[in-house]
Order: sequence, then structure tokens, then C-alpha cells
Amino acid sequence: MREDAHQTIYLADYTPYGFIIDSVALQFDLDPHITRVKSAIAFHPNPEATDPTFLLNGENLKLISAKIDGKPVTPKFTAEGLTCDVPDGPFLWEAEVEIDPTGNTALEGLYMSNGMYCTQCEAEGFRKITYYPDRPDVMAVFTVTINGPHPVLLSNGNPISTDTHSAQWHDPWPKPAYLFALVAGDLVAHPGSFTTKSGRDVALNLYVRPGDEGKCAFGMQALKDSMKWDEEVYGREYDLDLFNIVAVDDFNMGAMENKGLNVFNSSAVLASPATSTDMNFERIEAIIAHEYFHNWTGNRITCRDWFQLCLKEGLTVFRDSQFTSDMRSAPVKRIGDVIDLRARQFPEDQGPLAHPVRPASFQEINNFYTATVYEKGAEVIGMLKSLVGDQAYSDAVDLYFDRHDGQACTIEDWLKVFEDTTSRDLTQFKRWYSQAGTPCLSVTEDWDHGKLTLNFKQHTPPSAATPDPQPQVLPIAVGLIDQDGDEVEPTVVLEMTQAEQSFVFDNLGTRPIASVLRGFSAPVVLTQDLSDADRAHLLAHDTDPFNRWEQGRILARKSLIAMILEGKNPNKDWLQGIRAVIGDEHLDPAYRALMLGLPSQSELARALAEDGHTPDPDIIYAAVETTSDAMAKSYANLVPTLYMRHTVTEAYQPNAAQSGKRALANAALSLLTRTDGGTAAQKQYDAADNMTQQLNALANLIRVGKGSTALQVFEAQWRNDRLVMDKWFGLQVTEADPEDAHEVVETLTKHADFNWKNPNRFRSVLGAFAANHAGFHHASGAGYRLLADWLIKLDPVNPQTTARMCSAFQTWKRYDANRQDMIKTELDRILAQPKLSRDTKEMLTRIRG
Ligand code: 0A1
Ligand code: ZN
Repeated sequence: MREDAHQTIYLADYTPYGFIIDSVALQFDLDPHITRVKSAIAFHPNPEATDPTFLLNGENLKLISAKIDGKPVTPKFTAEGLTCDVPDGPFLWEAEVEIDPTGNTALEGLYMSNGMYCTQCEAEGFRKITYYPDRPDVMAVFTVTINGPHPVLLSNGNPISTDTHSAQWHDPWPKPAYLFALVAGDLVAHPGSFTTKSGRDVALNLYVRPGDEGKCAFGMQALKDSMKWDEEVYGREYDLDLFNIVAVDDFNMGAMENKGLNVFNSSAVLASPATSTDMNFERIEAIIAHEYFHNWTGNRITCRDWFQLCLKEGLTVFRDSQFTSDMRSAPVKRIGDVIDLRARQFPEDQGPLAHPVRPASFQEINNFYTATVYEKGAEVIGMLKSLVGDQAYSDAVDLYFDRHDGQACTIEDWLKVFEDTTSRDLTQFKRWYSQAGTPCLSVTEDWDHGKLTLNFKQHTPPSAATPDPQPQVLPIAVGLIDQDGDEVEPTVVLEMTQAEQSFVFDNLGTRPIASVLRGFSAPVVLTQDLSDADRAHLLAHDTDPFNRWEQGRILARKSLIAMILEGKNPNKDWLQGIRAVIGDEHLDPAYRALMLGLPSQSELARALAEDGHTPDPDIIYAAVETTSDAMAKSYANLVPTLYMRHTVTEAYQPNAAQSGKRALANAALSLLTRTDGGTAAQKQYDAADNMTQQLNALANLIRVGKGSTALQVFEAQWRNDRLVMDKWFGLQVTEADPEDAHEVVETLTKHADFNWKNPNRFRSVLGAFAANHAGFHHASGAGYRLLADWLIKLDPVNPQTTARMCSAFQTWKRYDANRQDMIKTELDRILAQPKLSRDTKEMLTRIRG
């Protein structure tokens, strides 16, 4: 057991493991309370290692027996697990341990969910199953025997024998322990098949609990689409005869890429039109793709150590976003990703939790499955691709697969394939992996007789993680739009490497408007010296869909901030500019729906804080409400047509075309509700035959205070569907008036179905509460107290989910002294809990600063 709860682990201290594993045989005798795990592991010394200590990690294990080469041994227990004297040459370690899957509420290692056994081993969960070198650079071939009275007994790889109550599995591909998986239970399979481009027939199964069979078809199709896409775009074929996915109700994250046996949070795989929204469908498609793509970027080539997490995660997020762009609309996906990056990664990068994409140290690795590692990690790959170009990117990635297949790698290995294929020196680019903080980029212009000079300056605010940031390599995509709205310079990627740098565009007739950072070509905060009229011009004419949207967004933000700080009315030019776009029938409805979105309240709080103001959550809330009312009024003659025209009447399909229309119709409905008091929403609710329509209608009814009957009807209809009930819980919190949000939360947590030990249910209420900006930041401090109470309650049961939710407090220094004091009190109260988990302690200590 790790007794030293605060040991910091450093990237710089990496040393290879002292032994190589030739084979692993495991036998599980399943029992809900006393599961026996027998292991037989063949080791030989690693000639490349300098430290010959034989250390096996172990946590919460009861050792029954241990043998080396058949002779009983008495190991020494350490903070990490155990050590033992071993022979100089090859030897066989055999052990038997006892574990308690039912008592494992942390959902790491082997645990139970609704009567089924399942495992979660990333990052360090395997050590809760048996004694083992639980580190990603130790890769081995596993053979697994499972004994238990369950119809379905699954592990990684291919089945080699299956009897009633016993199954044997063999995974021919060497893998680190974090990719191990076992599932056992009374499950039903939704089968499918795929033939790879070289003709290998792969059996596919989606295993679910009885009753969920009707929610499998979409996930299965998404899996087939992903397999095909990875062959076509990356040339990567699947490498086993079988690919299994299992849906589990109790899961800390979205899903897990275990070799040949992906385990999914049921919310990330089960879908049907009646129970899932369009957004659910899109998310499920993306997560299935993500986990499948890990088979090459993560499993065949894995990470040397956990500091390299972004090697697999950044690249795999980048790949899944390419997939979604190809399956759906690329501009809509890009805008969604940027909204998400700004909402989740920017606050992390600009606050006390800031860390580089490749952190240099950690206490609890589970705390580093962050938006920085994942989403900024993906942005870094995108920048690399735009710097080297599409062909060179593809050549470099091919070389990566050729050179490193079967290895546990580092970011250095990844960058080297780019250096070798392009002859570029990526030393400076590597700062993206080692520096925390969001760079601030500013641009000014000089115009001189047909010559436009763009003068850029970059500066990254220092942080505890990076006290002295150096200039980054910034790919800045720029195009020029003239006064007639024509593009006079198509997109070029400027490569900025210095703190200050100018770029010249020559031979221009009249002075154009610069469309800068097209496609959000680098994850920075851009300040551009553009008049509102120029922004409105780009909103109307920019050929880059991202920047067109971005100009509308900036104008909206400026309008809102002027209202918040100076009590101004909504900016008429912005309202008019947006009207032209949303009324343009040539544009994709999904894109027009995005144009109707406003910056979130927390984004406004961040923008205010960036400009040196103290955000007042109540004033921000009021400004967003007033602006939405103004939009409803200003577009009143357009909204009913928009709504009617885009209400889909054909049979529901979760595809991009239909979901885009529904997104626009629902954006229109939320404006319409502001003028008709909920009549159209009630009609939509009553007529809805799919969850997108039903849930949106319900949200609008709650917003105008007419939701109570519909909420009761909804509950009666969906009482037995846990995923839909998560929505029912969540929506009431999201849509709650900030004044009563904490009371709504208190009432919901007393509901008989509020099973707080289930991470999805906990997040549906407390996670949604943290996202209700003005409700959570209520001036009384009731919101802070309430969340802290629940974090204190959850921590002993599930440290990982508790620690992740602590990030609700990460922006505390933005707010006024009163709120800061109240938050500090709550942080200290949680920190003072005896036996606080390492996860939560590390998070709160960093947040507290
Ligand atoms: N590797 C998975 C995410 C994941 C990470 C940790 C987990 O438990 C601590 C579970 C899943 C992915 O990227 O999808
Ligand atoms: Zn991943």
C-alpha cells in the first residue's frame, strides 16, 4: 500500500524496470467478496536496467501465498507493494491474492457494477488486482482463466476455451497491465462483423445488460465506421479476430481502450432516438472512435511512463476529431472544439492547476487526465500538422508506426519522426509540451501604399508550473478580405517563433481586413486591433467559417461586457450581423445554430478577469438574460419561420443533416419561448417522439417556470431508464434560477433515485450545479458549502470522481474578496478531513495555492 500519501514523482527520475516479463498467466476465481487471483509471471533480468530491485506494485491485496520457482518466499512489504530477493537469471513468480470486488467503490481494479464484474486498470488499477510491475513500459503477453457462475466471461484477446462457468483467453499482443480487462456477468451481446482491408474477418460484439439491447445499433455502426476510417485515413488495420465492447453503469470516465475489450460508461455507448439527444449520439460516435483508435495510438504503441500520457491521448483526441470532421461538418466540429477548449482547458491553463501538456511531476496520476493533456495535447498535434503540411504529417505518422510498433515511447520519439521526415528542428516546438499557460497573442497593422504589415507579439503569463515562459512556435493562419467582401489573399500559415515578429503582404490594391488565426490555428488568446465595423464585415464575408463565427462571438462578448460594466444596451450592429447569417438559407443549419449561441457566463467571467475586472456572477447572469431577450425581440419576425422550417418531420435519424436542423429549430425555440411564454415549447413537448425534441422543450418550459407538470410526466415516463433519469436530474439543476439552484440541488439529492455512489448520477446533479455559474457562486456561499459537503461525503467512497469535481473551485481567485473567503473556508474544511484521499488532497492543495 502507498503509505506515503504525498510522494511526488518526477519525469526526470525515470529508470527502466529491472526485469522483462516473458509471460503472464492469471486465474480468477470470482466471488463478490472474496475473489482469488492466482498469478504466474515469468521474469528475466533486463540487461538495460541499472536498478536490479525486484519490486511488484500492490494495493488493497491480501497475499495468500508467494513462490519463486516453486519455493515459498516471504516478501518484504513496502509503500508501493512488495520486494523480494530473486535469482540472477530467469525465474517464475507465483502468487495468490484475495480481493473484494464489492467493497471496491473507487471503481479502480476489479469491482462490481449492478451484479457484473468489471475492471478499470488505467492508470494504476492493476495493482489492486494482483502484485505486478504496474507501469506502462512493462509489456507482456497475458493468458487469463476466469472461473465464475456467469454466462459471459470476457478478457483481452481471443478466447481459447469456453465452458460453462469457465473461460480462457489469450492476448497475443504484449501489453502493459493498464490495458488488462476482465468482465463477467449476465450480459447479452449485440453482434456485428467487419472485414479488414486485408481480408481478416473480425467478430464484433457490444455487451449490455438485458433490457438495453435496443440501444446498441448506433454504437455498432460507429465502431464499423471507425474501423474503416482508420484503414482509409491512417492505413491502420485491426489486429485480433474479435473486438468486444461492454457497457457498464458505474464508471469514473467515458470509456477505456483495453486491448480487444473496451469498457464503456453506458452513457458513452448506449443510444436510441427515444432516449438520447443528438448531442449524445455525436459524443458516442466520437468516444467509440477514440477508444478504437487507441488500438494503434496507445496500445500497439504505448507510453513509456505516465508523464507521456499526451503521447496517446493528444494524438487520439486529434484523430477522433478528424474522424468527426469527416463524418459530420468540419467547421461545426472545429467551433465546438474551440468552445470546449475555452470552457475547460483555458481556465485550467490560466489558474492554479496549470500544467504542461507533458507534466514534469505528479502525486496522483489520475489527476492528470485533464483538458490540458487531452485537448491541448490534440491542439499541439494540429499545429504540428499545419506547420509541416498534410503529406509530411502522414509520412511522419507512418514512420512512427513502423519504427515504434510494440514499444513504449516518449514525446521525444514522436517528435523525432517529424524531424526525420521533414528535416525540421523541433527543439522550440517542443516547448508546447513543457510549458504551461495559454500564450497571449496580439496583432497590430501598418498600411502603406499597398503593403500591409502585421505586427505580432506573443507573451505567456508565468505560472507556478512555468515561471519563465519562452516564446512558442505559433502557426498563425491568415487570409485577407477586401472591402467588397472578396478574399484577396487565401489562407497562408505564418510561422511565428519570436516574441515579436512582423509579416508583410504586398501588392494590395485597397486596404483589406486581416482574418487572423483562421480555424483557430493555435491555442492562444488573440487580441486584434479591429473596429466593430471590420468585425461585422468579417462576420458577413469571411471565407473561413471559424473566423466568421469567431467575429460574431467577439462582438457578442464585447456587447455583453459593455452591458456588464457600463449598463449599455445590446450592440445593434452585432444583432443585425447575426440576423443576416441565421437567415441565410445557403448556410448549414448547424452552423447557424452556433451563431445564435452566446458566450457562457463563466467565459464572460474569465474575459472580465483577464481585463482586470472582478466578475459579479449575478450581473453576468442578468446581462446574458437581457441579451437573450433582446435577441428574441429583434429576431421576432424571423424566429417562427426558422423554427417551423427546421423542425424535422421525417423519421428520426441521428445524422449531421437532421441534427443540424434540430439544433437550429431548438435554438429558435429558446428565443420563441421568451416571447410566447412557452406555448410552442409545450406543443413540442407533447408531440416529441425523440429525446432531442423532448428534452429541449422541457428545458424551455423550466426556464419560463412552466416545467413542473412536464417534469412529472417525464419522470413517470422514464423512471426505469437510468441514463434518461440522469438527464432529468441534470436539467433541473442546469435550468434552475440561480437564486434557488442550491435548494433545487438539495431537494434532488434527497430523491430516492439519487444514488450518489454512481458517478453519472453524482455528476448529473453536483457537476451540473458547478456549471450553473450564478447558482454555484451565490453570494450567500450556500453553493460552495453544498458542494464541499458532497465532496467530503464522496471522497472516502470514490476519490477519483471527487478529485475531478474539485476543479469547480479552480477559478476562485477571480471573484470578490467575500466569495474568495467563503471558498477558502470550504477548501480548508475539506482539506482538514482526516484520511482525505491522495487524489483530492493533491487537487485541493494545488487549487488553494
Ligand atoms: N484512456 C481512457 C480514459 C480513462 C482514463 C482513466 C480511467 O480511469 C482512471 C478511465 C479511462 C481514454 O482516453 O479514453
Ligand atoms: Zn484516450
